[in-house]
Amino acid sequence: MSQPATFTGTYTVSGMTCGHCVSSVREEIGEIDGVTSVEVDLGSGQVDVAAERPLDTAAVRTAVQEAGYDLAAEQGATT
Ligand SMILES: [Cu+2]
Repeated sequence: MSQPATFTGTYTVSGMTCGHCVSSVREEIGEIDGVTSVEVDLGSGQVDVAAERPLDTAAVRTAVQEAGYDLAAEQGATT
């Protein structure tokens, strides 16, 4: 498989307590246009997102809130 340009962002989501929370967050963020990968670490709440276009933090925040959680911190997106 070829590797298109990838943009990544790291976020911290608060309030996740189990694997169900993890899949809800992963699902909602995965629906954002251009997102190709969502890695969630339940222990730390860290969410690593990869996308084929620059990530819109507002869209990520909305997705997390739709899943029922909050964006605790935003380490910023790197290109
Ligand atoms: Cu849960």
